[in-house]
Amino acid sequence: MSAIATTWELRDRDPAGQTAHANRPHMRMSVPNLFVVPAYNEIENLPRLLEDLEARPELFPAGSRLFIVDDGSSDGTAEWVERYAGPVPTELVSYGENRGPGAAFRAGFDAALAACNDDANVVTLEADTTSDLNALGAMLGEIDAGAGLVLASVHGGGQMVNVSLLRRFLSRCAGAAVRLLLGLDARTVSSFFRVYRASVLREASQRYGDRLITETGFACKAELLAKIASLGTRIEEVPVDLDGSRRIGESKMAIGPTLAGYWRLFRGSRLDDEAAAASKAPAA
Ligand SMILES: Nc1nc2c(ncn2[C@@H]2O[C@H](COP(=O)(O)OP(=O)(O)O)[C@@H](O)[C@H]2O)c(=O)[nH]1
Ligand SMILES: [Mg+2]
Repeated sequence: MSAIATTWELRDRDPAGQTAHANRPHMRMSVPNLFVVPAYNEIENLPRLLEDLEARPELFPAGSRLFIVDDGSSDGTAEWVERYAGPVPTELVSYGENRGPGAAFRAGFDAALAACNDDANVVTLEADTTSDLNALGAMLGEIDAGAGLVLASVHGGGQMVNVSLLRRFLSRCAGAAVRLLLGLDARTVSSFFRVYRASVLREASQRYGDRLITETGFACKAELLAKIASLGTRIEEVPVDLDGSRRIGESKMAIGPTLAGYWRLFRGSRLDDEAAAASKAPAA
């Protein structure tokens, strides 16, 4: 039994010792996983991320790859990725100047989708090792069971530990606001840690084109979630803990610009609603 399967069974037990998801199918080991990891000045964390991935060869069936999207890092992140010569099939996606996580996801998804067919999984992770890889078995299992997008959910059964009260509060507020204002039924909307069925990302790219991710900052994850939900995709959440103490260095998330990004998102959706209502209103 793989380390992932063992951990999965442990995580699936509720406090009373009952197996919560006994009927959930195990993940298909032959489907390629395309990892997309935005990285901005992560030289201190990337070596541990690669070690963590190297310890899980079962995550890399044939055709799998890791795309690290450097975004104008000044600490040698891109050079470190280029020098990496370990067993994980790794590619650097780089475009020089800092454009933010939204642009990084766009570039990473383009690279990943060009390298896989519709059955593959596209897995997004943080570069700072705070995405708990032990949860991937359960997340990939949900894709196998029919989900198009699986969110690692710190507010839907998981928890944030060693994370400041302010950040935990803001993360909960983002979830509540997205539920209320965008009408999405998701507990955790801001986590980088997700699994997308490649066909869903492709459909979303075809539907929205360049408008799929317009937010350059951290609100891009809520924007992408809303757009994928609009396709009628089945979205599932898996409880996952996030331990902030695994990261070396500071968070790159600037609170002001992130709040402004959410504001643009909510305002844009209201304007969309108004435009839709106006187009349905009978002519005077
Ligand atoms: N490509 C790219 N990645 C970024 C940028 N800002 C943050 N990241 C990455 O996005 C992930 C989340 O950022 P992090 O600082 O850990 O934010 P937090 O987890 O919300 O505190 C990490 O992997 C960062 O390296 C950026 O401007 N460009
Ligand atoms: Mg982080």
